[in-house]
Amino acid sequence: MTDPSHPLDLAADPFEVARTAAADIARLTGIAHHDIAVTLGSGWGQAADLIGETVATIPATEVTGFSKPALDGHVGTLRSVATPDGRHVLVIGARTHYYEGHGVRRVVHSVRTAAATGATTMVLTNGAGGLKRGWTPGQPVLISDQLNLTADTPLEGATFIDMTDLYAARLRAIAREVDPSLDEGVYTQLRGPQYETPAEVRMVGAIGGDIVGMSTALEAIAARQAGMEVLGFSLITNLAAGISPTPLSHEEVIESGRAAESRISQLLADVIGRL
Ligand code: 8IG
Repeated sequence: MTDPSHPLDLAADPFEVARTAAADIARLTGIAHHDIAVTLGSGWGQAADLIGETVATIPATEVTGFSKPALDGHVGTLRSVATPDGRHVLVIGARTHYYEGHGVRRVVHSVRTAAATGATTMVLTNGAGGLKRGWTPGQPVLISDQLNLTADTPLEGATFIDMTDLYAARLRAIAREVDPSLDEGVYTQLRGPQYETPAEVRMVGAIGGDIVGMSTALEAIAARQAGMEVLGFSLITNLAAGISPTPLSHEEVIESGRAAESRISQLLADVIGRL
């Protein structure tokens, strides 16, 4: 499934490709520098309008290295949004998932591009399955740490990066000031695209995972490599397989995301306003 015409499949340095993409964004938005980047996963899509004034919206396909979205629920646009206090937020609505099979360089290209635009804070959001007792679909939770079960990494070569405090305690404290009821949990990325079996969910629980998803862990590693501070939110759209008495359906996931969307988007915008 690799595409030989794609810049990230070439021998090119992926950081050089990200710098080219950042230059595209600067040219197309007229904003030379962004301060914060946020990736909007399923259920979080309304946040862009609440963060501030949209300066420019650009199709991701006009930016070097970005792919077309695989799912209808994922809007393939990049937006530059100005906050009331004058900061510039790059809103990424174009996520490439690992299961699409284009390789991990493309998965983390948006994060590396965000860093190349100048962003020093990376906010990663997703829709995910929940394991913790008491969690209910539609509930947003903070990501406290992660298990990367993809057996892959965006790091190449002898790149030994510290992963302590990956999801910055400082940023999580700010989020809890905005909403003291926010619980937190350990995000576990699996390759997907199939959801877990009940046995896999029991395994995740046994090794310390609270949330199961298919996106964020590889992105967080790349953000840390780029020197950004990371904040992560999961919208629990469904109870993980075997926790819930009913089978998972993509429709259920989309529907509970939709039901929670305006509330959690406001939460996200409020948190970004305080970062
Ligand atoms: I939305 O239950 C969503 N994404 N792996 N498991 C995994 N990813 C998910 C799930 C889930 N729900």
